[in-house]
Order: sequence, then structure tokens, then C-alpha cells
Amino acid sequence: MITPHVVRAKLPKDFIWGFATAAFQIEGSTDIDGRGKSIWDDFSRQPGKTLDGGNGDVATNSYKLWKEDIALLKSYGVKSYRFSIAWSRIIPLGGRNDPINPKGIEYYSNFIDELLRNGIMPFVTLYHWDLPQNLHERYGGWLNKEEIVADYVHYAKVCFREFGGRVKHWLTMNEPWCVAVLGYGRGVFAPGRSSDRLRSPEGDSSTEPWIVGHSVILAHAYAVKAYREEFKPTQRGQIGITLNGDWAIPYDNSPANVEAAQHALDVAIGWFADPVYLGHYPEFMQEMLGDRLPVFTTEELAVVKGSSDFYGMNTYTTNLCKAGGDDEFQGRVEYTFTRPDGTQLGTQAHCKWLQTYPQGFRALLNYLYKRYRLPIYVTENGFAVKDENSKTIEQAVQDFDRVEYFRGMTAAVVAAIVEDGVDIQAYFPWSLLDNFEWADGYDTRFGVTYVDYPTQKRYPKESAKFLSKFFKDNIVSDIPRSREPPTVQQVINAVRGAFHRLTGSVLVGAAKA
Ligand code: PNW
Repeated sequence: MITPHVVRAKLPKDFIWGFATAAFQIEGSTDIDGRGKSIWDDFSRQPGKTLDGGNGDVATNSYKLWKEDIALLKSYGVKSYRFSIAWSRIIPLGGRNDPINPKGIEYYSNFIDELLRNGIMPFVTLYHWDLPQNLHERYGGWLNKEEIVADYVHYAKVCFREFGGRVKHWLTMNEPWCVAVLGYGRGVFAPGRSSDRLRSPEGDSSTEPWIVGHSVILAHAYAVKAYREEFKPTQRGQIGITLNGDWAIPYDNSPANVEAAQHALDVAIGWFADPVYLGHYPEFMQEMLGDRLPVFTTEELAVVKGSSDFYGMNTYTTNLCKAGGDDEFQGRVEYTFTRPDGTQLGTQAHCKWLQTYPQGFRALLNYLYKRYRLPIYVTENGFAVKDENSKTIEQAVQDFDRVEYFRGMTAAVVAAIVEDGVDIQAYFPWSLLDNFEWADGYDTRFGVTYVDYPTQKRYPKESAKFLSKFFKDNIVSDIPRSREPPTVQQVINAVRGAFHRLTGSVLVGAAKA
């Protein structure tokens, strides 16, 4: 006999879901309680660096409205909240011999306590792009491997020591590709370095991003080593890195374009995932970059390989890939959303780089699970509705393109788990609130909650309601699963999972366009 509850149980009882944010995008209060500057403070204030001239001084005022934010999360019924700690609130000058700021510790400590009081599990990012400005000025930040690795590990250890009794899920770094490429290659994110002299008086886009990426990997890996050796035995948490990466589909069947799609994945994802999970840079990157790609010492490699307990995945879209062009950050591949027959891949978002394509999400989940063989935590996934910022509040909360996006993406998660046997542990839509969208300023809104900036009032959008209901309906929390007789599908999944673990292949292929 199959009870209705079991039929309804599409996601495992312990499946984690919640919303994601990042410190600089929401906190504001940049000069309060002893916070030091981050590289985004001045960068966002320079004319021309953000689309609307917006900066992080106020953002969603969450440094002050933190209790309200937690109440909002609670009202959405989340199990977890992914947020980041601002390094320069903990250590205002950033370095390993610089003073620790008790006010910063106190703030996040209270925040974590309040989450736990509300039954919400903290999922904490240590670095979401807000490098202490002083480390950039003192020695070049991520360009200086020796210094930055030691300083980052020190900062991470302070956080493990202060918060690790209560925080059981850590992300070392958010999206190293963005840190390296957007910050030191294209120069569109802080610190804004680039070879383009119209953009930046200094920088070398042909070398710096690869150096920065290398430092980020090492800082991550040495922090994980410290956690595992000094904290994990008593704190018993999970730690890993989270990488951005979108699915890549060949534009057509030509061998050059089929190869191009793999090259795109190699640079977007393999650049970081291959060293961390497989112990080497992708061969294609070594060919493309030659001696511009830094080399790990044997000792470093031993620390890097296996340095993530799970696969942390931020993904938004799918790109059609054509071989050609000289953009090394895309693997010398050109991206488009227009198919050979002229149709669009999906619904266009406010940002140029984003269209809805849930089949691609499912294919990417399969690809990552097959290649890296670890449980996947989806730590970001989201959509910015076109021209949402020009709408009235009443119109904006009717965010049906975002609802459509999340309907497709959540269905893809369920299908990947139930039909493909992919081990997915968590799903965090980006973002809890509309917020400071980096170089887009406040013009692009990714929130499931509308923020009326003049009043700082929050208005839940339809997408928030959709997601709350989806997870309420699909995660069965009242019946322990093990007591129920397994459904036919669950037996099939168990066999699939075992097969996968033995052979490394996924039985049911994902949708490929
Ligand atoms: C991620 N792209 O950034 C970040 O982790 C968030 O802080 C950000 O708000 C969110 O996605 C939405 O953009 C990205 O150009 C920035 O492909 C740029 C890209 C992808 C992700």
C-alpha cells in the first residue's frame, strides 16, 4: 500500500532549501561598528562602474533590518539561509596580524543565534567578493599568493573558532571565475583591473586572472585543511567551495562546435573543479595558456585535491556554443541564445546573459555528478525579470517569468534526483531580496521579495509564494522515510545510485538539445 504522503514525497526528508544573499549586496551600514572598507566600497562609488551609479552604502539595509529579514525567511518556511560574512567586519584591515573587531563577531553571532532560534540552519559563505581594501592596497590582494593565502586562512579560522559551534555548513569562496575574470580580466567588478586602458590604468588581462584563480584555489584549500585538522573533529560540519557555471550546448552538430561546448565547460567550471576534485587543471587550459597558467607544487596539489566535501553549484542559464573568437575566459568560444533556426532558447531576463532553460540545468546536474561524483548543493539559481525596476510595486510582485523559471528549475531538480539518480542535497534560489546587483547597481532585481528602496519595505513576490508552496508540498517532514515501504521508483533510484557509485556513469542520460 502506498500512502498519499509517500506519493507526494518527491524530495528526501532531509533536503535543504532556503534563500541566498551576500553581505555587500544587502548589508549597507558600511561605516558602522568598526567595519573596514572592502574593494567594492570605493569601486562602486567611482563614476561609471555601476549602471545606475548605485553603491553599497545602504543596499537593503539588512545590517539594521536583520531581525525583519529573519522573520521574512521564517514566513517563507525555509530550512536554511545562505548568507556571507564580510571579512572587513571581522578583521577591518584584513591581515593575520591585524586586530579582530569584537563588534563584527558579535553581529554575526547574534544573527546566527536568531536564525537557530527560528529553526533556520545557517549556511555561511566566507568570501563573496568583498576583499578588505587594505589587503588590495598593501600587497595586491589575490595577486599575491603568499600573503593572501595566509591572511585568508587566518580569517577563516577566526570564523570557525567563533561560529563553528553553531555553523555546520561552510562555503569558502563564491564563484572564483567571477573573482578572477570579472575583477582582473574584464575589469567590470572590483578591483576593476584589466588590460583595457579605457577601463583601468593598470592590469594585465592575459596573466592576472589565472594568477588570481590560482590564489583563490589555494586559499580555499588551505582553509579547508585547517578546518578538517583543527575544527571538524569537534565541530563536525561540512565545508566546500561554490563555483558558477552554466550548461553549454553545441550550436549545431559540427565537430568544432561540439568541441567548443566542452571547452566552454573546461574554462567556466573545470578551471576550478578539476583541480579541487580531480587534482589537475583541464588539459585544454594548459594548451590554451601554456606558461601563463600557474603550476601547483606537489605539496600544494596534495592539499587542493579533495578539498571540498560536496559540489557547490551556482547556475543560472545555458549557452549555445560556437567555436571561435579570442575570448579566453570562455575557452575561445562564442555564446548565443539564438538557435540556428532563429528561435530563442528561452525567456529573456533583464540581464543579457540570462535566459530560462531548465533542460540545461538538468543536463548540467548530470554532467557534474558524473564527472565529480559528489553530492551537489545548488547554492544559487535565479532570474531577473525584464524591466521589473520600471514597474509599480503591484506589477512587480506579479513576477510570472520568475515563477516560470523556478517552476522549470525545481522540476529539473526533482527529475535529476528521482529519474536520473543524481545526489542533490540542497537548493538555494537567488535571492531572498532584490539587492545591490554589483555592476548593474539596483536596476536588475533578482529577489523573490520586492524591496521598495525609498522606504526599505519588503513585498513578497509571486515567486516567493510559489517556492514556499513547492517545498512545503514536496519535502515530507512529518513521516520518517525509512519507516515507509519504498516505492517502486525509490527502489529503482537506489539501484541506479549503487550502479553509479560503482561505475561512475549515470544510467539515464539528461536531456540534450
Ligand atoms: C552571481 N555572469 O553572480 C553572484 O554569486 C551573486 O552575487 C549575483 O547577485 C548573482 O549571481 C546574480 O548575478 C554572477 O555574468 C555574476 O554570467 C555574473 C554572472 C553570473 C553570476
